[in-house]
Amino acid sequence: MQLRFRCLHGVSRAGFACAVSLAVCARVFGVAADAPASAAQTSAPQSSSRPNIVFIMSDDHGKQAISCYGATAAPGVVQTPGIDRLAREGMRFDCASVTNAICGPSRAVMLTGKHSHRNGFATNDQKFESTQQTFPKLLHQAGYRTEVVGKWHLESDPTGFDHWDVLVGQGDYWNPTFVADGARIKREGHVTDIIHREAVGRLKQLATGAKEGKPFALLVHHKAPHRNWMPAARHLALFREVDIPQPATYFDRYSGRSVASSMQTMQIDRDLTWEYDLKVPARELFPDRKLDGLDSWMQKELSRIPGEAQRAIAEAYDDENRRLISRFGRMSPKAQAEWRFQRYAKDYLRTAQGVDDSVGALLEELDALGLAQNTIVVYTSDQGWFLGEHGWFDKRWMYEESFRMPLVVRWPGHIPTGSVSSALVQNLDFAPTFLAAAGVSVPADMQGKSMLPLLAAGGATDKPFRDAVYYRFEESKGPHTVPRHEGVATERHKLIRFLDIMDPMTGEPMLELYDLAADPDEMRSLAVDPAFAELRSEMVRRLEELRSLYGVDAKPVEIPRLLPAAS
Ligand code: SGN
Ligand code: CA
Repeated sequence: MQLRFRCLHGVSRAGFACAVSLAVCARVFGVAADAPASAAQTSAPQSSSRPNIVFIMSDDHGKQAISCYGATAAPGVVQTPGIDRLAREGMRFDCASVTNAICGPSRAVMLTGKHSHRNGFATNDQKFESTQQTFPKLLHQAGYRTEVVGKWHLESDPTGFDHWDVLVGQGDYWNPTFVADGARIKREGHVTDIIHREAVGRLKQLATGAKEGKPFALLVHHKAPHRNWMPAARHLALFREVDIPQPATYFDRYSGRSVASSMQTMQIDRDLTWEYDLKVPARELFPDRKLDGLDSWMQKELSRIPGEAQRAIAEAYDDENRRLISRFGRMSPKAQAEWRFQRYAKDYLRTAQGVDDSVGALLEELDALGLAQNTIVVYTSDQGWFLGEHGWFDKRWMYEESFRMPLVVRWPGHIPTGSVSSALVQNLDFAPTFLAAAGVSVPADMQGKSMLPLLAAGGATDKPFRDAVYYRFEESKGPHTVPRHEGVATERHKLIRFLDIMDPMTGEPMLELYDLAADPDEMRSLAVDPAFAELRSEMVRRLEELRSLYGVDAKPVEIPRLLPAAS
């Protein structure tokens, strides 16, 4: 039998051994029909020992930037001790994926346990129908105290929370405005540190209730490391003396795939702006050119942030910027692309470092408050991220880097420490998992599955958790012009169907097909290779099967306005 390593390819690239045991792999290999949640999915009994839940999520954090995943972006250089601790004390998922790799829609999936076409929030220009059923509402109904602090990004106000304190829209990195239970509050400082501070404040309050038998679910949702990557002052000098290795696919020109990849506008060498993204004064590079809209915004932004931070930023970038400006005219496009990668990757990693600081400190706070034992702690991101792979920043695609999200879960006494799972879990599964852990029935209309049996078994269950996952991205009219697509991924293969691009040969929507074991970087689509015609038909069949399972073509379901009683 061949050892599964697909979702670990990043780890093995960095020279780490496959962490999945043969026994686990053997079990994962079997075939099982997937089934959405049924009303019977329950677990922990309702008692005073019901666990608390701390659900930490960042925005756009790729596994390549996390050391328990091998930090393949810069092995040995990037260290994330906070998230690593969580993995050491709990379980790391290597093949977790999102159903739609875009911010607001991913959050809606997590809250509802339903695919985007069912929860009604498929693109960021929509508004989440906040009267619908969500896991915080069901937990609240079951006696939990529910709170959310940080990024929300669903357009409508949070509902189902006893307390909410969220950023306005995307939120600013410095001196951001929050809305707390309906009232606007301007706070001074860096957004990651503010969210952390508020989360710790809430934890202290919640600890008292928890000790008196009132369990809580606290959602701590960071803005970082979302674009435009503005690190806290203490991280500005990180990585200054090192080169971040360029991904092998950085200069990909997409010749091995369909036309779809060439349609995007998310290339580091072309689409990042000098001032807003790369922190280089654009006027000095192009004195005669009018400033890009984002660059002008950045100039205003810099004047708005605290004086001390302004000085730290100027000092951090100044020397490097001067050196760039003085030789810019003599640099080849390739040299410019390489320079841009370094600045981009370092700022991204610096910004992500603040999130890891927060995770580590939150774990210490849980220890200090005596809450660690009876609290499920989750760390994840709303999707993965391109850190230069294929030349890209951003997300959206069903390609590995954005499709996979980091996921580590700790629940002392319930999850074997240091376990690793390659199960095909998705962000769809959070809601059923939290409900099951709280002993609350999972409503039959949720499409995800509780991960509890998998967690309890240290990843090694008799039947595979799921044998294929469905994905669908709809926001082709949004930033970065990524065409609409859907797809299916199994343990080893992935089929992507571009809904609006017709294949001139077949007259049907364009397909891409990948063998992730042979081609983990997805550089050569097999969709038009006659040698793989059978595999392609089989994957199309599986895609159709999942579309039917999840009701993709069914008449749009009216989003329930009233919360159905938990059955
Ligand atoms: C949003 C998107 C980013 C995108 C910017 C700018 N994030 O912030 O992916 O780069 O817009 O877009 S999302 O979480 O809301 O999807 S641009 O068109 O101005 O370049
Ligand atoms: Ca995001």
